[in-house]
Amino acid sequence: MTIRSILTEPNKILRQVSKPVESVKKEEQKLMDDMLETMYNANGIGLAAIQIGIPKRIIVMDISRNEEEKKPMYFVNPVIDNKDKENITYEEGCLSVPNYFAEVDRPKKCRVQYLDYNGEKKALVADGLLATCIQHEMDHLEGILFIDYLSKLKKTMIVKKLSKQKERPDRIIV
Ligand code: GNR
Ligand code: NI
Repeated sequence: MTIRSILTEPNKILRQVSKPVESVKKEEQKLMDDMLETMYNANGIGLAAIQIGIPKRIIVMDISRNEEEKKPMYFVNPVIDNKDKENITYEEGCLSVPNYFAEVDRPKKCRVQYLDYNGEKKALVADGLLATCIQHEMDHLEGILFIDYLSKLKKTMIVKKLSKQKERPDRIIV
């Protein structure tokens, strides 16, 4: 397994629409292994393949608490086929928008169909943080980031600050 680097905003690659996977083969499983290791290393609870520059419709997640046993989840070609009418607000963050957090409203529950790590068809009804996280990750597959839901002013400010951080990094990463 390899830790890959996570792309951060502003980066046009993050705006690409990811392509469906034909079938889950060794290559996709290796990618999921790398994504999971990259996500754990960055202390995230989810990661979409496009965040490491690969435009495939693949997501990994683990919303277990630190003290709990790890519970990795893998979603290939996920589709939401049912959304709750009721919304819930969560303070969201994103590994591609480092150090910024904001409240986002999303449907509280949703049903997702997907292929698992072994390419088997699965369905899941998600609620709470799991539902929020799946929807956040599925937005990445469409090139959407949570800051797109904020006011134009807030979003512009965040993107400006992130591009300045890229110009003058206070740490040189080799
Ligand atoms: O680590 C993450 N935490 C998080 C918190 C609230 C809502 C969504 C997320 S996903 C994020 C990791 C990430 O950027 N996934 O794309
Ligand atoms: Ni994200």
